[in-house]
Amino acid sequence: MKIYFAGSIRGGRDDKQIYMDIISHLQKHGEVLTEHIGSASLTSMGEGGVTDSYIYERDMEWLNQADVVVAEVTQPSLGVGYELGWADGKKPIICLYREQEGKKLSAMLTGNKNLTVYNYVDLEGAKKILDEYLLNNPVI
Ligand code: 6K6
Repeated sequence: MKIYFAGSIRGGRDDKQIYMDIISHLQKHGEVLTEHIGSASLTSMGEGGVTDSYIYERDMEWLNQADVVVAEVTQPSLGVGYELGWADGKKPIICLYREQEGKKLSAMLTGNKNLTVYNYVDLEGAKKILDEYLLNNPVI
């Protein structure tokens, strides 16, 4: 199973550790095409040496190849929103969201029946959600 994990980069890197932990767990289920999303060295300014066009073309190719899209959507990100919009209706999508005081997830996600948005509290909760979804909804 090829998994496209989406998480904020230029939208902010506050959640990079949880991305890394979720990616490690997803690797028990299949190949995570975007394992760099959890990298501690990937800052919101990106890395040198690779153009934005290269990133876009490469990521869209991976998204096209993916059997399932898993997005951590707590930190708002234009790129993640774009990826979800593109994948909508084409790929199974699981969104993971940590509820936060005074904030609400976009209605464009919570109101979309094609997406499954799961609220979670901690890593253990996220792992349980992913295990249940991926075991009960075999995607390949
Ligand atoms: C440069 C060289 C290597 O990595 C970089 C940095 N940029 C990105 N690398 C990989 N994926 C990216 C990069 N920028 C955006 N994306 C894609 O958009 C990822 O798949 C993320 O899910 C999403 C993040 O979007 P922003 O808007 O938060 O950056």
